[in-house]
Amino acid sequence: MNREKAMQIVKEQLPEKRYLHSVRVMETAVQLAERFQDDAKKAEMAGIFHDYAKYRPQEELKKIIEEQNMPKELLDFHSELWHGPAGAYLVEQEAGIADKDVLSAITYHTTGRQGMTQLEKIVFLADYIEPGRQFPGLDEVREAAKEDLDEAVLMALRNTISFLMSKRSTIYPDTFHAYNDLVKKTEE
Ligand code: DGI
Ligand code: FE
Ligand code: FE
Repeated sequence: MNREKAMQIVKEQLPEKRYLHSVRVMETAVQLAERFQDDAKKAEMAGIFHDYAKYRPQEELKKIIEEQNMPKELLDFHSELWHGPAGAYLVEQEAGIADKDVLSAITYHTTGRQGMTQLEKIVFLADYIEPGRQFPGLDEVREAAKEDLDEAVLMALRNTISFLMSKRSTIYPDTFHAYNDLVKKTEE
């Protein structure tokens, strides 16, 4: 699918602000793919589609997670975590995206996981550092992203986990698994 068609499909799914965020994630993901020698076309597709299901009714996302045998544990955690996995399913069904690498990057874009693929890291990081984002510690992560993908993803995970803990929120185990994995990897 070409970029224009993908953008048109996503535009119809999302409010203007979220659509513009998706375009910036796409552009950032393409830059990161070029920088770290990944497939720019896959980064483009995963970036533009990553939040495709963000505005679907919670009931619909829940039903997909149940019926498609996704981890039931997701339903015991914040509903913010559902739009990635359920979104990958909807993007495959409705937009005809079949590429497994693209779909897994969409699936794990919020939580991360142990053993993230490079494309998963790229989309996770692009979502965090796209130019429209602004929160404490972000400039440091943007700097790290110029040189070291694992280090930048680790910093983003650390910030997110700290932020969630400061709010007394629960933290989904895959987020800890992604964090632990990259701490070990970056120590080597
Ligand atoms: O969809 P976006 O707003 O662009 O960003 P996102 O998909 O990363 O997710 C949204 C939020 O989900 C993020 O700001 C923090 C929140 N969240 C709640 N519980 C968890 C969590 N994020 C992670 N990584 N792990 C959690 O357990
Ligand atoms: Fe998201
Ligand atoms: Fe996003």
